[in-house]
Amino acid sequence: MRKKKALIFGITGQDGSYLTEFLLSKNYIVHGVIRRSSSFNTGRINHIYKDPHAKGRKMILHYGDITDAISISSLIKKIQPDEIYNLAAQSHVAVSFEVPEYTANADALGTLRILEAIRFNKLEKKTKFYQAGTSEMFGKVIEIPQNEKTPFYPQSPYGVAKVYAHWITVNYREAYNIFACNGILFNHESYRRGGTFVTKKIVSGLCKIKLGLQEKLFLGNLYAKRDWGDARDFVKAMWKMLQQKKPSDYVISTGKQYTVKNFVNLVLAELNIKYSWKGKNLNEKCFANNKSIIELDKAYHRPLEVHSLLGNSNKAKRELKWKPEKNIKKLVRHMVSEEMNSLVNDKS
Ligand code: NAP
Ligand code: G4F
Repeated sequence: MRKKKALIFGITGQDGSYLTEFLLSKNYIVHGVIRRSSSFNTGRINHIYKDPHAKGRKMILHYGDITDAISISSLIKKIQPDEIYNLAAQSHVAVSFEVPEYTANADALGTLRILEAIRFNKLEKKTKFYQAGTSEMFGKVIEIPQNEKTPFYPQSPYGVAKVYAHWITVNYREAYNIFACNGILFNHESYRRGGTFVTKKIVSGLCKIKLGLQEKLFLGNLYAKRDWGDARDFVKAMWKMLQQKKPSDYVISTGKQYTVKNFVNLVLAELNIKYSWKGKNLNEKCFANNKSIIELDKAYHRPLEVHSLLGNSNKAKRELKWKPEKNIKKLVRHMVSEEMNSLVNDKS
């Protein structure tokens, strides 16, 4: 039987790496687009990489960029993929306030470029498309919990760019009959999460503090609430969307909500650190062994905050038969144990 071919934009990211592992386990040939970088950016997929001269490679990497329409179109023409996953994005909300134009170019127009390339190469009937949408599109939430029908009200250049990407995906589905799906994914984390996202920053900082490698951790808003899931569960939902009879859009979430401070407390407990919180507002601090180990820094506040996200993924449960397998405690355990292993190995 012919193996299916997937093309992943954003293969070097957290989700790209887990999705690659998952698709390889389903017997796909996975093509991935990487950006040229002055230092290696393939750390999350090195364990899968095989030299181009090796026989029977199942993951094939290509240089490209979602801000470069010709490179996208040439790749799609050459590969003729059965499925395209667009995970490529400037994905950091706070950074999107610093680089709003680039964020729009990559996150909004990048999606349009891929859809246009499918159309231009006359692959509307062959190639299915997945767009990595986000709960950040709900922003200043209009209802709780949020589902596929909740109106969007984004609060950052990132959220606004992703709303464009969402609607252009719907537009190409309706105008050109492309099998195109939006996943509206709530926050999902793992040991492979980028170091400047709050969960990874907390886990990495507190593990270093536990090992005496760092004294303090500085954070921003402790009271933002998020619906945090496990990236390894969430990538399965992406694939399931493209296996349905009809394309549609799906919220993917756990339906449980925690504050940033709750997440910190879970990590402290996992590390067996005895702690107490003292002070208010920007002077709130976390103490362990009579030393302050967490303090707040206004620099980590955003011009606009998304205060509370909570998803309802009943549609995914019903139609995709998807539900999260791991809860937040398992997620924290995975992140802490992998981080500790890596720090201890680095030390020795
Ligand atoms: P991530 O770790 O930041 O990965 C982003 C990927 O996009 C990386 O491979 C990155 O390449 C690539 N990329 C960035 N700009 C690019 C460009 N101009 N051309 C080509 N590739 C580019 O993000 P993630 O957490 O895996 O998330 C995957 C997708 O889901 C993103 O679109 C994100 O916005 C969306 N999303 C994430 C979450 C979440 O909680 N993780 C929730 C909802 C939606 P480099 O490695 O070279 O930087
Ligand atoms: O970890 P975060 O940076 O993730 P955020 O902004 O929720 O965005 C992530 O999830 C989205 C899905 O909803 C994705 F679309 C997006 O690509 C990304 O993956 O921040 C989470 C919360 C925020 O409220 C932030 O203000 O944590 C708060 N926070 C508090 N201190 C901090 C910090 N965030 C960061 N990054 N760093 C801090 O020191």
